[in-house]
Amino acid sequence: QTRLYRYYTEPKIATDLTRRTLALVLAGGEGSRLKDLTAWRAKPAVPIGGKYRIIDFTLSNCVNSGIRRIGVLTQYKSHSLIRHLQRAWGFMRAEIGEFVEILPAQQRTNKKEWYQGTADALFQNIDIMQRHRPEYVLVLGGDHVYTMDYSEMLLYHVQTGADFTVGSIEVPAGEASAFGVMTVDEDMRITRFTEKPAYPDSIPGKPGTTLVSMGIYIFSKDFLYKTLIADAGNPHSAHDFGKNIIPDSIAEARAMAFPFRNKDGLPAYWRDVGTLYSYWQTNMELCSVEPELNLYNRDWPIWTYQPQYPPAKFILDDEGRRGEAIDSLIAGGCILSGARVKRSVLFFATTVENYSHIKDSVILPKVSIGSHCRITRAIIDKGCVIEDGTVIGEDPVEDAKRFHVTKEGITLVTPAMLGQNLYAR
Ligand code: ADQ
Ligand code: ADP
Repeated sequence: QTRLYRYYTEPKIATDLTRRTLALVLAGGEGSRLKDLTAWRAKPAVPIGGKYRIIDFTLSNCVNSGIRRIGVLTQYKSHSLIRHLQRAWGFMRAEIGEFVEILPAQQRTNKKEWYQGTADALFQNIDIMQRHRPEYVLVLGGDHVYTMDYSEMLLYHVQTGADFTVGSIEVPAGEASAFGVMTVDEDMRITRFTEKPAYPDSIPGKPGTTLVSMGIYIFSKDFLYKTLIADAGNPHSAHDFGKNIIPDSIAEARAMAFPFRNKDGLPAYWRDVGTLYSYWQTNMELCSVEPELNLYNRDWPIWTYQPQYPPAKFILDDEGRRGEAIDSLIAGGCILSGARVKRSVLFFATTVENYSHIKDSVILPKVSIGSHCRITRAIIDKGCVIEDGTVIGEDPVEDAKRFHVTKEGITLVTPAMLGQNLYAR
């Protein structure tokens, strides 16, 4: 309550703080749990929600929060990520001190190594950081779907006199071993931090619920530079925020946990799109009738780049079958001809022919689906050509012979699995 009150009564302070902040988005991880969806692209570049890429949520949060000095650290398979950043985020004006700067691993320090871990990625750019003269450095992951006003976390960081602040959220204890798990005192000061423990503790008095790190941090600059330099000289460190920097600093530093809550004071919508199942589920949530994250909220627009296509078209075919879509997101350039789509996300320029049914599925751009196909609980990668009469999602044993089927029964189909080479056509 106090926090919100102060935020709304001190907008000038919030603006000053965001101006003095540099945001660095970690976008170099491999994302191997997304399987073949990240065979050719970095996880932050994976398309989501019908027209966006995952990183657009983090970058939009920065810009909507008033933080317009942003570096994106890239490494793994970064071609389509960099292309997207240039096309979507090139509008920032350097003349007035705004930028989205791409910071690829480029062996520019004397270490001659790629980014070893998330802290090393920052260390290798320490001179660039210092040159921007920020007071605060906001470190973000590039692979989460959420809307968050970072200026609130900045105010909290300053008002609590923290050396660093970790964004935190409550999750079911059963899911917590995928995250950094925290214990805090009554003032939200972090007393313990364990990266991905096998048996995570519950919050005292809240059995079944665990406080975890969102993998986002605010550092006061001097503390950050000092810590990164010390870590770089430590041969026993994996140079990672979650494994080393955060747990090793809490004893001496003032480390605070910022609770990420919605306007009702409950844990806000936040999804780590780390696995195929969570990727599929997040897409389903975005296209649900009353989504928790509302893409239509004009007060918090999610910015992106999408090639220009004509509006989606729904055709009554020669035999009188209607092309229709219900509870779905259908992007521009799609044509549904006598085909039915339910609870699905279709990215741009996909065509579906008559007698085909698509249900509970995520169809990436430029997919052609023939007639008499049935596709259920599937993720179809960009550019796949699905032949007439194909059935996906009804027989997991049969599907697993050709495709990747998750333990939750979601089928991933890529051009390579279909023996197609998108770039040879
Ligand atoms: P993970 O997401 O598992 O846990 P990690 O794989 O280090 O941690 O990825 C964090 C971010 O950094 C991702 O956006 C990734 O793309 C990027 N990244 C990874 N290695 C990189 C490198 N070498 N160079 C540049 N970028 C890199 C983290 C925290 C947990 C926390 C979860 C929340 O460590 O404590 O709970 O995030 O999702
Ligand atoms: P996105 O689907 O993310 O928009 P692209 O279709 O441009 O990205 O693919 C990302 C990168 O991977 C490009 O550099 C592309 O040339 C490369 N790529 C994708 N699939 C293949 C493939 N089957 N063989 C070789 N390169 C590929």
